[in-house]
Amino acid sequence: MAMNSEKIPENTQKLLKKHNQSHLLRFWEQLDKNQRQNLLARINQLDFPKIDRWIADIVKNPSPTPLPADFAPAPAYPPAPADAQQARKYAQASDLGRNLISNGKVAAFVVAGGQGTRLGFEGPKGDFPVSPIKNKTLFRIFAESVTAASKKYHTPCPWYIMTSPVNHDQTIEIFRKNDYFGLDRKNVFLFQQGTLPNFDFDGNILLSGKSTIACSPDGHGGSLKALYESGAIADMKKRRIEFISYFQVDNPLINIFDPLFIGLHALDKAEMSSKALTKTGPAEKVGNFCLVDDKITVIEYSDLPDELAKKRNPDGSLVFELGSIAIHIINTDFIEKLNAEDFQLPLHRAVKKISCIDQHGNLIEPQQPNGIKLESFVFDALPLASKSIILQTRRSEEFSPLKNATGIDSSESAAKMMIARAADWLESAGVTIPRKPDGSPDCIIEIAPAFALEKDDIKTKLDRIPKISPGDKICLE
Ligand code: UD2
Repeated sequence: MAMNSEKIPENTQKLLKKHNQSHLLRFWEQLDKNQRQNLLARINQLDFPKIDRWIADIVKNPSPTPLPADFAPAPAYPPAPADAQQARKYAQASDLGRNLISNGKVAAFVVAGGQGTRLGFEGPKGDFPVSPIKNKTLFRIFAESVTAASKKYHTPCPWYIMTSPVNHDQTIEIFRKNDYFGLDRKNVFLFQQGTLPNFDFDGNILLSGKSTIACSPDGHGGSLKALYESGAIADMKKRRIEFISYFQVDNPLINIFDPLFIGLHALDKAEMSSKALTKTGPAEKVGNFCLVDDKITVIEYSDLPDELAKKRNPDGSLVFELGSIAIHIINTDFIEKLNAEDFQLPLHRAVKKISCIDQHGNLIEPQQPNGIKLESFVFDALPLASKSIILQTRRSEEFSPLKNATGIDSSESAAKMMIARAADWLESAGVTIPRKPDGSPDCIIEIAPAFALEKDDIKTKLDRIPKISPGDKICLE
């Protein structure tokens, strides 16, 4: 054990005492010089007046998110135009979207800093193999989509990837090992999000070691700061990128460069927009799109009271039927504007099992939740946008999140949905698909992004599609 007579700086001691966090230096006497320096540096980064407010308002308050006094379901563009006028608008928007992509105005952006605990997969979730035949990982599918979009639109489509200290080095290593999945390295920008300290239920900041503070990623909402602070926004500005196509690392069906969505957002002069889908039922774990004071706002599933979640219209549909699937278009200017001031999205409270050391310095791996993590959510920026639109989409086309090891939203369900979507695309182009009595495809099909990024791309490749018989395994690349 390294002993060192160096004293704790008086100002740090006073600061911690004032904010009731003196225990952070409990093991000072046992630390070596380096550990002391690192701990002091970390302490100096913490904004204690803010932390005091978080402790009072959130950590010690089990229901910190008051429901707005008045809210209604949010309006949305339907998946297909409802009338001739809307059909004209959709056509105009798609043209505009294609132009914007071709002119290099759109970047891909994936948030991949989460811990993926539910999936039980060691390592970054993007490394999870998910495609039904080739076993391509999520990162590979996204990279191939970016490459295919660059080819289709004859322009480099840069890709920004947010990691966190939990998985940054591993993610870099995955990209390096895979030679950046064939992408040009100068069009791939990996950066880390920030972290926030973890607390016990009394508001004490937890130590993960004798000289280290327990911290966790600050939520996908942290991306709006991290994009700016990492230099990603400056890089985008240099490339004259105006629109960021935001998606989550767990959705293999994502259509990253969707001309209609980008075009509607741009036509309506929105600052941050969203895709939505009809929820499978009142309990589906997605946020609810609502209108609060005329602003589009997401109310998380855990915050919407049961009776409202279950409330139905006379036609049987849910009143709050639009679920948020975490797909957004965000303007680079909007992010710059937010960061021009010290903006802070609301912090949400998550009760978690947090590994930490006890007062004797022994490591605890708790079996029961023992503390609070704080996170901000990107959709909380929606009400800050001067204008925001929602485009409703079809689940079978765009959403199959990988959350659990088995069952709903698992790799098995994602592979099934990838096959089902491939079969639908081929069928819509006139290809005969063998089907089982329950209607599901009686074959396994994988369509690589290089073959088709969206349904319409199939039509130009019909000569490359073989006859498909029951039980066939077909990979179109
Ligand atoms: C999120 C949404 C939910 C719905 C669903 C769709 C929230 C609170 N809920 O649920 O409404 O849209 O997704 O799949 O967001 N991430 C980071 N850094 C972090 C935390 C998360 O990058 O600090 C990333 C993570 O890598 C993943 C995404 O954000 O790509 C979503 O994280 P999650 O799986 O924890 O979100 P979930 O399932 O609670």
